[in-house]
Amino acid sequence: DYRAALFDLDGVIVDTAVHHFAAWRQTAAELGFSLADEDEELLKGVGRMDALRIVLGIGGVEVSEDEQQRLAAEKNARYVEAISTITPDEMLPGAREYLVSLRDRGVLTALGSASRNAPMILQRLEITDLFDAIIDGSVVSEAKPNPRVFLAGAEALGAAPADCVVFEDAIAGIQAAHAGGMIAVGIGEPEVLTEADVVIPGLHAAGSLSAQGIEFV
Ligand code: B16
Ligand code: MG
Repeated sequence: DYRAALFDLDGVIVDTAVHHFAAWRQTAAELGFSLADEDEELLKGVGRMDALRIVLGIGGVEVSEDEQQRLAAEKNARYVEAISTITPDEMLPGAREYLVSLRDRGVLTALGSASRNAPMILQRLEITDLFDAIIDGSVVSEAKPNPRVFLAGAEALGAAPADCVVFEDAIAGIQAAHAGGMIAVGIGEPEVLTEADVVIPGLHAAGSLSAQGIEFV
């Protein structure tokens, strides 16, 4: 049985991916190309500068280091503006309820997000206190699929990787969980998250996990 749950933020607890992608689309437009709908998946869970490099790669555009910093800062300003008004109502279905139920049962919880904006988003959603540890993109610089963000979460909770379950919507995040020796529950579609140990459509369906062999103490 598992004793700790590590959660990705974007795509698991709140749907901020749409805002990330809209902001990147504007970056591409500025550079004279456009992003296809399928490109969104490539950018999920990936840190800001890595995401920018992916966007530039798609457009076949090369820019200086200074220009990369400027483009990333500009994208972030657009993103922060877009999420500055999110409210607790915008949490994904079942997310708050599942976090509360885990904590009621004594399961440890941590956030493991690549986003530097994660603490601000948790505050706006009023769920900061539902996490025993918060690891975000400013704490850990190695981006998923590097396992660092989840290993740091486990460490902060005092849990071994084998005691942790990771909830992730991104391919890179599922790879990060596995690289850290953790089981990965995919949030989304089984056709996309083929490497996940189990896939559920959202945390509203987490009740089905025990029937699939994932049980918390
Ligand atoms: P920021 P997660 C990730 O959040 C997003 O999925 C990814 O699209 C984004 O590039 C990354 O955070 C960095 O975000 O620019 O706000 O620091 O899924 O790991 O919670
Ligand atoms: Mg995510």
